[in-house]
Amino acid sequence: MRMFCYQCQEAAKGTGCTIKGVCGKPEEVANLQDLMIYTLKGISVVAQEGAKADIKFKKADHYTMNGLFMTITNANFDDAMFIEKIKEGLALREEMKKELSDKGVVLNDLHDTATWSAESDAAIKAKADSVGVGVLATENEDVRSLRELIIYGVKGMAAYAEHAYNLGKENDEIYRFIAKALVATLDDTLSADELVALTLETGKYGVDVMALLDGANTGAYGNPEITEVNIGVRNNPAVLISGHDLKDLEQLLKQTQGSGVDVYTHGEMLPAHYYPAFKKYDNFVGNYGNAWWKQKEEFETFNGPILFTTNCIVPPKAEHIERIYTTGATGYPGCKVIVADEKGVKDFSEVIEHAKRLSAPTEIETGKIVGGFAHAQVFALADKVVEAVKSGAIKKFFVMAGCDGRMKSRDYYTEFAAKLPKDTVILTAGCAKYRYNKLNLGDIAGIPRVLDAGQCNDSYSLAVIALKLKEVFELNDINELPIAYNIAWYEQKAVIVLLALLYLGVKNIKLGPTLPVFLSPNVAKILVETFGINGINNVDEDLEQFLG
Ligand code: SF4
Ligand code: SF3
Repeated sequence: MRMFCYQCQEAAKGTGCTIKGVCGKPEEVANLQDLMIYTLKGISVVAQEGAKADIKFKKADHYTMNGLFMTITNANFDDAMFIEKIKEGLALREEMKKELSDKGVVLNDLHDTATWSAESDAAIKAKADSVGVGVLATENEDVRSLRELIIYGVKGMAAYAEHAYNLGKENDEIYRFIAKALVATLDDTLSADELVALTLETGKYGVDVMALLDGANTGAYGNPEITEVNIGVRNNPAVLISGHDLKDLEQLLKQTQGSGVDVYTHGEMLPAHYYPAFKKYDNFVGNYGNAWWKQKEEFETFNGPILFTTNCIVPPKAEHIERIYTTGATGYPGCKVIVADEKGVKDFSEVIEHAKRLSAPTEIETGKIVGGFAHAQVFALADKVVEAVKSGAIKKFFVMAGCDGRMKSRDYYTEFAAKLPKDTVILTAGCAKYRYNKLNLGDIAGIPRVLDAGQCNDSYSLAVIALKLKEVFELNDINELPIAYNIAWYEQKAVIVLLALLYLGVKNIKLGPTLPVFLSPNVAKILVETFGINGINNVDEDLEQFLG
C-alpha cells in the first residue's frame, strides 16, 4: 500500500484512500501529511517534557497549530510546503531539546518521533514513505480508531485556534491539551477506556476553542445580525474570497477600498456578511456560488482571482491555477502564496491588480439569502421564539449543521429539509446549509424556517442557544428540549464539532451521509451505546423516527 488515509467522509470504498485521495491528494502529499503529524507528535513529546519542568515553548504551540491545520482535508496539496514545514519542525524540536538540556532537563528514551532526522528532501520523502509513520502503524484497529478520532478532533481544534490567534486571542490550555493528546496517541499503555475518556476531553476543549473563536470574531467584528446577502453580481472586476478566516477578509476589504475592485465571498466565507464591521465596505457585494465542491464551475464563471484562506480547495483546472492565491495553512502547487509579515499584515495588492486585468463576474443567480442567527441575534428574538414554542407554532428545531460534500447521497439533506413539517425550524451552521438555504422554506410568525448561525465553528452558537432554551424552559437535560440533531460531516472540523456536542451531553445525533470509516466496529458500538449516535436511513423513515 502506497498511502493510507481515512480521515474524511469521502474515504475511498468506505475503507480509506490507498492510491490517491478522492479529494485529489496524491500519495506523496498524503505520506508527507502523515510525517507532518509524526513530527508534531515528536515536538509535543519534547514540549511535554518541558511542561513538567515548567518550561513553555510558545513557538512550538503555534507551529503545531499550523501544522495540524495544514493536514486537514482539502487545505494543502503542496508537497514542497510540507517538506519545508517539516524541516522547520525538526530544527525547532532540536532547539527545544537544547534549551531543555541547557536548563538541566534530562531527556531519556525519547520516542522515534522526537529523535528521527533527515539530511535532505529525499530523506524526508523516504521517511514519509516508510512503514511506521502513518495511520496503519497502530495495528490494533480499535486503538487506531480512537487515536485517529482524537487526532482528527485536535486537527479541527487547531484550525479554530488559528483563526482566533490571527485575531489576537489564545488559550494556553488548548495548546497544552493538543500536545497532551498527540503524545497520548503514542502511548501503548493507555487502555481503550482511557482513550475514550481522552476523546470526551477532546470535546471539552472543542467547546473551549469554539468559544474562544466566537469571542475573537465577535470582539473584532461585532455580533452577527440578521442580514440579507445578495447572490447576484455587479459590473466591476472582483476578488472571490473563500475559507473561514475573517482577519484575511478584513485585510482584503481594507486594501480594495477605492480600488474599483469588488469582493465576493464563496463557500464558508458567506457568514462574514452577517458581521456589522464588514457592512461599511461598499465593495463587499455578496456571495457568489455555493459550497466548496462546486468551485470548479463557479471559478470558471467568476472570471477574477480567487483567494483561499482555508479549506476546502478542489484541485483546480490547469487554466485556473494562475488566478488562484492561497494563504495561511493552505497551498496548492503552482498557486501563489500570500505570506503575512511579522505583524500579521498580508499584502494583497498583487491579487487586487490581477482582478483589474480580468472581467467582472458572470451572473449565475440573482436574489438574496438570509442569515445571521448566531446566539446574540437569537437571544434578541428570544421572546418571539419562546412564545412560538409555547403556543405550538414551532413544534421542533432541527440542528442540521456541518459540512457539504459532492456525494450524490447528500441530496438527502435537501429532501429532508424540504419535507420537514411547516411547524419546524432548521438551525444550521457550516457549509451544510447550501443544501437547503435557497429553498425558500418560509417563516413562522416572522421567524425564518432556516436560521443560519454562520460557519461550522458557529455550531457553538447553536449549543449556546440550546443551553439558553434549557434554562428558559427550566429543564434538567438538554435532551428534553424539542431539538433534534441531523448533522452532516465531511472533514475534521466537523469531528471537533461532533465531539463538542457529545461533551455537552447531546444524545441521539444522526450523523451522515455515512458514519466515519475511521470508527472501528467496536468504537462505533461505544458511540452508539453511550451517545445514541446513529446513521441516516431514508428521509421518510428518518422523519418518522424524529417526529414519531
Ligand atoms: Fe481520502 Fe478523504 Fe484522506 Fe482525501 S482526506 S485522501 S478523500 S480519506
Ligand atoms: Fe465546509 Fe470544507 Fe466542512 Fe467549515 S468548507 S464546513 S467541508
